[in-house]
Amino acid sequence: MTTTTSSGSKIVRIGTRKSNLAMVQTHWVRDELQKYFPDYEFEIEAMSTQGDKILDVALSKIGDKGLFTKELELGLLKEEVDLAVHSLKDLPTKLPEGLMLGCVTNRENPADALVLNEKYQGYTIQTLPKGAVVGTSSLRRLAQLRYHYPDLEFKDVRGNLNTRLKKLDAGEYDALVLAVAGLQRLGLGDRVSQAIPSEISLHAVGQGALGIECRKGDTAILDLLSAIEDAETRDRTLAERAFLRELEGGCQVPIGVNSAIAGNQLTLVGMVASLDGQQLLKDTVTGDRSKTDQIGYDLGQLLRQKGAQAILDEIFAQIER
Ligand code: DPM
Repeated sequence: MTTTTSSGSKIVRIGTRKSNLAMVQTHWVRDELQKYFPDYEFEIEAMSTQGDKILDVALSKIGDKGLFTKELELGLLKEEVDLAVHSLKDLPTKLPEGLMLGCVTNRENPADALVLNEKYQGYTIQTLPKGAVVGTSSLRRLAQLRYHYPDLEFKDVRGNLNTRLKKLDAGEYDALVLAVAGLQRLGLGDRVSQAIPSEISLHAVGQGALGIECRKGDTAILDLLSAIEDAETRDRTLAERAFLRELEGGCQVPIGVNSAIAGNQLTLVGMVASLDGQQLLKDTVTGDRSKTDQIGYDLGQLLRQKGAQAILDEIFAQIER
């Protein structure tokens, strides 16, 4: 539902968080849309979200019900904005009534990155010495890395990327694990010492892709969004999201994935791990790429049969949901 100015140009309002990363991502979306639709005016409306305000508490302890997305969604519902740009991995798998995932744009490298303090330059996740302090507040990264490297120390870290890098460089941590995509988009790709192989860390559902949310049935906006959709990323991330939804996992659970498309076949790898790194369940499903929901559902069922529910129930009991 776009408005038209007196000069006849159509205005589309884009909602975003205020963080550096969110602004970079939103400017990219705006520029892409502008390229395809030169007759439109795209305005950016930046908002603070709960997740931006609560900086001193571990993410995993505040729960995950749309921490970074709720305010933007209210803006959509109140028609203050026409679309909202999210890091897809921060967008819950169940959206509020009246809203939908309008499109998914192309994906950067979805891997996790190892970022090192100067004194550990040259090390990899495989060679970091016993007792090295690794900063992360992702339960997914923590569980997988504990499983593979029980001799490393893990310590919570919050704040935006620049704050975290400062803490790393000041020696509060020996290493950080962050998303390659976020660092690259901020022009900090040279801080990536290693893209951690997926055999060691499966990435989060949707990691590295942008998800654009809009009002259900807003055909004018959906037409615009179809121009910037990436079909491969869409199918991969829809399967990933179906898997997460099937396991009823929010964004703050030790659930990881990897996905690939070859011809018309989509392969989805998924894992669930316990926080102490003692248990790690993994499986793979391949199917026709048009059957994204079925693939995600089947993978969820396979992991349930292996005992994923007990692992998740224990974690849900610890996290305020
Ligand atoms: C979610 C997680 C994190 C973000 C949890 C996870 C990382 C939290 C942390 C759901 N959202 O990945 O297991 O390390 O404290 C976030 C980042 C990006 C989007 C930063 C990052 C950028 C990359 C992207 C925070 N959301 O993961 O380092 O667009 O995928």
